[in-house]
Amino acid sequence: MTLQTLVMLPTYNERDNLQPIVEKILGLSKEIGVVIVDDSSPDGTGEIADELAKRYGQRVHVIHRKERGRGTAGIAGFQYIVTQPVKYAIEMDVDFSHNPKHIPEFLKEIEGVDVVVGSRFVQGGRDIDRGIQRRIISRISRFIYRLILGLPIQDVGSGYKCYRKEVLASLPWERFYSTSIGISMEELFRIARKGYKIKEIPIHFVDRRAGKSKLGLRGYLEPSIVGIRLVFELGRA
Ligand SMILES: Nc1nc2c(ncn2[C@@H]2O[C@H](COP(=O)(O)OP(=O)(O)OP(=O)(O)O)[C@@H](O)[C@H]2O)c(=O)[nH]1
Ligand SMILES: [Mg+2]
Repeated sequence: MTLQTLVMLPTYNERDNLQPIVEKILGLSKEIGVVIVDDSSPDGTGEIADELAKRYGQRVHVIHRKERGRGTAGIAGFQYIVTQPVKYAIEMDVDFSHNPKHIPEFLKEIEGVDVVVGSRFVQGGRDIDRGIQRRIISRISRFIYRLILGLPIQDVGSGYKCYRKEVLASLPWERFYSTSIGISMEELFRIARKGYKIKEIPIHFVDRRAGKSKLGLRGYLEPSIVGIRLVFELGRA
């Protein structure tokens, strides 16, 4: 059976999560494979990725990078996927905050649209409680993207999405400002501006299963900073 979908998995120190999540994803369908993008994790996640590639052959691809950054890792993964003979790309976190059980729902919904966003904030969705600092920062970035930039999406910061490959192939990656998690919002903004059809489906976001968060305050502030830069693009064609 040929691969239809590649799931992009960004990893930094995810030793305990990587193999279980990859096996869950591969177990869903023979038409699904993964692309692991590891930024030289000191905990050996990259070696685990190589072992998985050896075991699963064409269904597990690995990109090793010297650079660090959730945003640039995503760009590297997507640029690789557009060269592959598949129809769809999915991105998700590897720490089990995103449940792989939603993947078949994404693949069903993508048939009628260009992008499907896994949303914590539509009816039926759920998020975890976060500290006051993170809540304020995410309110500010939602305000910038939804109300100033006009993005018609409830969960602008979702890192669980499914795309038709052509959508990713059409984005101007070299112009992106984000190197960290701002990528999620910047991507959606640029996709919406091109007139692609986007649909949100509810997901339940849960706490990471093992390991530690990689994103410090600077990472969480990035979407707002990038958002302000994008305001200056609004007037351009
Ligand atoms: N390649 C790569 N992946 C990263 C980097 N930073 C984070 N990731 C991955 O991106 C995903 C999301 O990062 P998390 O650390 O879980 O961020 P978070 O969900 O906001 O934080 P937690 O709530 O603690 O899980 C995970 O799969 C990480 O391993 C990075 O610099 N490079
Ligand atoms: Mg996480």
